[in-house]
Amino acid sequence: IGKVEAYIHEKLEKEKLHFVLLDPDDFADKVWEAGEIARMSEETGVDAIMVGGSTGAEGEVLDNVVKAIKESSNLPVILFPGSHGGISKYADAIFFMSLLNSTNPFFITGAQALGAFQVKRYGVEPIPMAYLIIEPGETVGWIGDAKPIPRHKPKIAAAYALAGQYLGMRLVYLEAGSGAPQPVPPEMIALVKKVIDVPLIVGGGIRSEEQAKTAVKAGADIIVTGTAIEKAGSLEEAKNRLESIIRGVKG
Ligand code: 1GP
Repeated sequence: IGKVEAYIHEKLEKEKLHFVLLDPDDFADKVWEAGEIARMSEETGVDAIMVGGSTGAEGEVLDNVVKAIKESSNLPVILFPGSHGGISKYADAIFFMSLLNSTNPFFITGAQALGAFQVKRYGVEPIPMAYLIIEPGETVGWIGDAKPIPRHKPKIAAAYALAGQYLGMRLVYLEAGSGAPQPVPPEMIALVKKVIDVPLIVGGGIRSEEQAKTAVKAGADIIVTGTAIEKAGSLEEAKNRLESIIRGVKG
């Protein structure tokens, strides 16, 4: 395995992790702010920065946001692509993900084939990941042609997660969708965690210390927050929110 994946595994031996997700489209006219958030995140105890989004997260804007983050922090930058357009040569790693419950083969293997040579050429570390959309799924569910897993059907999520592991994926991500009104239910997190052996990432709709704590208690290894930090209003407020979410994650 590569450097970033080894870093994740080493850290997980000691504690649960928190990743901040930045959507390049939200920083198109203020790339420097992505750098500021990354610097503050590193100081506050975040473990990695993810970069990606469903719309407008490609090309020059993506490159510039990744570069700004790399210039302001030493945290690993992991791409979280919406398609093969979400690849930047300036990133350290990429979640090489398959939206397993999409109804459209493009999001399961098509975009991956279109992006594979570029990942190799750039030397960005691919980390194979099973990506599952849970209700409501928000923008990524709609764009990704997902058949979102019902919130009260944890077994479906567990079956897909285990299938992902058996297909060779080394991470499982349960996604309620960015800005979801409720995070992934703890019962679903618990059942998925019970059946898989690879680390479990949970994101979408996590805004508070309590919600982060609940997800970790249920079995999440890595918590992702985007909206709560991005839309904080000020860097100071973002830091406050991050501190409390990290308390929820690390205890
Ligand atoms: C979205 O899971 C991430 O892909 C984060 O979601 O923006 O709701 O924190 P939020």
